[in-house]
Amino acid sequence: MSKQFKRTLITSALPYANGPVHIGHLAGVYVPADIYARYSRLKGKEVLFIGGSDEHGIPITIKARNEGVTPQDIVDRYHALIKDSFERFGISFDVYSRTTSEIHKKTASDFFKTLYEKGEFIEQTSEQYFDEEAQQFLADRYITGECPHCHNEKAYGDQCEQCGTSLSATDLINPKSTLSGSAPVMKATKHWYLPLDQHESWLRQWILEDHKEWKSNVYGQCKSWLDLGLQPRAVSRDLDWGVPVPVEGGEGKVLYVWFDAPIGYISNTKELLPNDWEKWWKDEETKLVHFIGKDNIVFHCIVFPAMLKAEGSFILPENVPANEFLNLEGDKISTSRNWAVWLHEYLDEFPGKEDVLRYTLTANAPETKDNDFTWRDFQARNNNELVAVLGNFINRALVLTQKYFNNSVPAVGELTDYDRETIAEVQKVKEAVEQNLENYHFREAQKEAMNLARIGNKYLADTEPWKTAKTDMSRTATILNLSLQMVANLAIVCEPFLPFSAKKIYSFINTDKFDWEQLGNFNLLPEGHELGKAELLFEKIEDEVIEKQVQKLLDTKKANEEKEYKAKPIKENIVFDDFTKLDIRVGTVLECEKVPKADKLLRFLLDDGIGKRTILSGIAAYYPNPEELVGKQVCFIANLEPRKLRGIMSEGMILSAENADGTLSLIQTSKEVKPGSQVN
Ligand code: B3M
Ligand code: ZN
Repeated sequence: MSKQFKRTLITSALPYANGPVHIGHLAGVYVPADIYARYSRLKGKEVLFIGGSDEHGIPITIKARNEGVTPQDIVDRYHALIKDSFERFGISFDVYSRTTSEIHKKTASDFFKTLYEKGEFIEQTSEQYFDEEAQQFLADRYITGECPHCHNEKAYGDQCEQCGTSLSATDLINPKSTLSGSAPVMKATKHWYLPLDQHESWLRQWILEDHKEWKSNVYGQCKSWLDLGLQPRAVSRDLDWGVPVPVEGGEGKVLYVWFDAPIGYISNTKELLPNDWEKWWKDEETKLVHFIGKDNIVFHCIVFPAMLKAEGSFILPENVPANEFLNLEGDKISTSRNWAVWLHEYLDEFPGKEDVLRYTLTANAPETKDNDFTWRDFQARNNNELVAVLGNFINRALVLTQKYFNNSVPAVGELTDYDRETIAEVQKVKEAVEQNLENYHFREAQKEAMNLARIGNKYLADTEPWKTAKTDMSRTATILNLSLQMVANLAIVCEPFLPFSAKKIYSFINTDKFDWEQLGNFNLLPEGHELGKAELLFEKIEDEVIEKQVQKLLDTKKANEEKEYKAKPIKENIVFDDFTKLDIRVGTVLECEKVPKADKLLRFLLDDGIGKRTILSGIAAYYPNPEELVGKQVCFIANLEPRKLRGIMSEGMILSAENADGTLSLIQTSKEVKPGSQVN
């Protein structure tokens, strides 16, 4: 039996205010958090749902430098954009604030001071790179140099982007400061550390023993951190963007972004409820749940709890249902490569379709493993599920009522066994959805909710009220009454997942909102109740719309490939004799066609000046109309040992160039020459 709480405090990771929000953030964090918040409110619980922007950290300062503006300019811009798009998307935060607010700076600063005064930190001095010209210590990201592994000269102090190795600045050969271009020097600097090693034993007990019910991806990550042994973690940085370190010796230093950011949850609660915030954070009867992505697990399950425990007066999270990552069309979402579907763009391009995206993201939520978003799947979910199942059922129930009963709820007569079975089926939905939501299984929960619409559709198809209307109006009345009760039930069950649609359904049936506890009730709409005006709940998404989005991504991919293309390194030198061994010739194409059952191969018949020769070449994908090559001249290696491919003897090799994107292009001479001419 799990613990009963008085109130629920829901937090969702504070997105960095250095870029807009994309579907990966939504699927991993904000949509599930919002479903949970809406559901908990509907259940009549006392709920707070906290959001906000994370406005500190190095990437923000780098972006500001690159654009020649201040970090404050950057965060002002993105905080406004993110806040606005969340609002438009129906993420129902009770507060959405920011970590540059005065109340946050004070809260974070006081938190640090308390820990400092309690002796919860250790102080350590270490040597770090310092830029003498800029008079600044340098974060690893601010240093470039030669990668010790692949000798890329533009590796960053934290990572070489060419070979992917993660580095620390002291690994770089010939390091340079990106601030001044000068070579940095080593200089001693003091920092405050949270001695996580001293927290290890209670953390082990609290997570590994007391929270075995946490999702396996979360539990597993925590276990491997704990098994590796925890180390002290620096909670201050030499930087001028952040919350100043408020103790002696802290001049020129700020709190590490991961120290201040989670305190943002507390500051934002305070901002909303200045006199009443403590019960949310300091009362054991509050259930605290953090919604985050998998890269934030260690901070929310280990570091932040250690901070809270060290402070002494705060509760710890009851659960941290972190998700894995969502990919886009098979590739990792990446802000710097613009490989994403941005929320603000979606909202502009798909007005009124907020719920379609919410639905698709939940249906594909990366709950236990990474998952993929594709535009085709988005279209199919809309057309085959939202339109064909949910929208269709509701529309049929309403239109038939309009037609036969003048748009008011008809009387229910005697029930058949089948009616009773259907009602029983519907009544199972409540528990199934609840069970799944309580356990953070959002995709299953949504499936169960949709199941109600499936039951409704099947009921109409089986009972055929348009047929009974010809012979038995009272039977028709019963069927439609039950169908309308199911529509009302759908309004309730859809609300956490599809809030925009739930609102529309309520207007169709012309009622105020029902409580969650009413789910399963078949007396929601009394006989004679006037219905509202029915419209289509969802509309079909056409191929053109999807193709446009796919094209947008293909364009991005192409632009990235061009930007990132680097010619391969030159091979080892050879002597002239090696070259003369190759007999390269020009031939004229006599025939060219696809090799049956080999999608990659083209069969060329060439006039090689001496006779005819057959060569197979793996370029079919790049020449969809091979007959157009007839009459053209190509270059080929004439003295390559012949070999059999697919039962055909291939006598040589046709030369082609491989482009940046891997596509192949045949080599041709710039003037026509006699077949058999040698290439020297
Ligand atoms: N700003 C990191 C992220 O978006 C982050 C979360 C803070 S939660 C306190 O991955
Ligand atoms: Zn490298």
